[in-house]
Amino acid sequence: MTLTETAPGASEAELERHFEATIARNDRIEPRDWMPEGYRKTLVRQIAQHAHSEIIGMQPEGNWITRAPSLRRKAILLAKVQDEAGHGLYLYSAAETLGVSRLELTELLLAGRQKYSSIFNYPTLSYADVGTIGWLVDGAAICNQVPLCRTSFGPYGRAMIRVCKEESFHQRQGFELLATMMRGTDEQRAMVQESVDRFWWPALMMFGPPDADSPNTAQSMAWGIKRNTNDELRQKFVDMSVPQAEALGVTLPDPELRWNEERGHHDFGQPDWEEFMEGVKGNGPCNAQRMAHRRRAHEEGAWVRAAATAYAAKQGLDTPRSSLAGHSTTGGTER
Ligand code: BYC
Repeated sequence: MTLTETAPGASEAELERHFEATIARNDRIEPRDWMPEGYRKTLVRQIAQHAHSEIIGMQPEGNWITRAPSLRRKAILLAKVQDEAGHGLYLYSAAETLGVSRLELTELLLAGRQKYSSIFNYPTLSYADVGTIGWLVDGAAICNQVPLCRTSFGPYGRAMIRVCKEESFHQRQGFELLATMMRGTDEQRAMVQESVDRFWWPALMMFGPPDADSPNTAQSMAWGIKRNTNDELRQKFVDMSVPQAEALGVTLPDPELRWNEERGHHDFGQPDWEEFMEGVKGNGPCNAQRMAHRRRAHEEGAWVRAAATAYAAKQGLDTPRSSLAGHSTTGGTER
């Protein structure tokens, strides 16, 4: 039972105390509970950005579905890209419990008022990139998202549990693809190394700016929305990736990367934070292409939304709060 249910006449101060106590006990806040406006806004911002990332993230890999080197690889890639659509939908549903619809959030993205992950502004230039995205990008996503299973907002944490299970499969398929290529020809090994060289630094950027330059981390940690800082998770990812790179036989492109016995962690160099900021501002290598494709898919899906709304009205059902967005997986123009 929540305080709003048990004590409808509770004062704002009582509600706030109840909220703070719930956070302090590491219990979950649920949609019908009272919450500070800043908490709600932060969640909408983060969950929407996360949902948009999953949907935009279908594009770089979708670019290779028609050119997968075998039926097996095509089936695996199709399933993975389809999983990303599912992740986007769980996340939009979690955001809807906070009183915003999927359509509103999509429109904010298209108007440039919400973001998606910087990683998807980089092109996928070879099939090795499918493996590298699975290994490094999904690996980084797992590092970031496993702690989010314990986030303080119930619907977000519960969505993350299923997302993380699927991301683990994605990461392993990427590693397996790269391991297969590394057992192949010199040319295939070179393709893998070239791909890892391009994706290593952008993968480190996925965790967000350094803690000292992260305006949201402190408050999000205090509210239990984030459970680790950006730098803590980046470190965990580097420590996890080094032995995996050794097992694969690839070199990570960082001359400063070395084990630090005293810290019990790897030291590593800093990504180009200016390049990161440019991407976040919309000036990365593929930003315009990603947004143009997303806009086209949304416009081409208008008839589906209209049909679904008309069908719901005919059945006497509530009009769905979220309109169906047209999510196409095709059409990247990297190559
Ligand atoms: N890219 O104060 P900070 C996936 C923004 S999908 C773009 O540290 P926060 C996958 C940040 O929004 C992976 N923008 O922010 C899918 C903020 O700007 P605003 C997506 C970034 O929120 C398909 C400003 O910079 N995962 O795995 O405390 C295929 C300052 O940052 C980025 C998630 O979304 C970035 N990388 O922390 C394969 C995970 N980093 O909003 C794989 C959930 C920062 O104030 N999100 N910004 O205008 C999070 O955990 C956190 O939002 C972040 C950032 C760690 C990303």
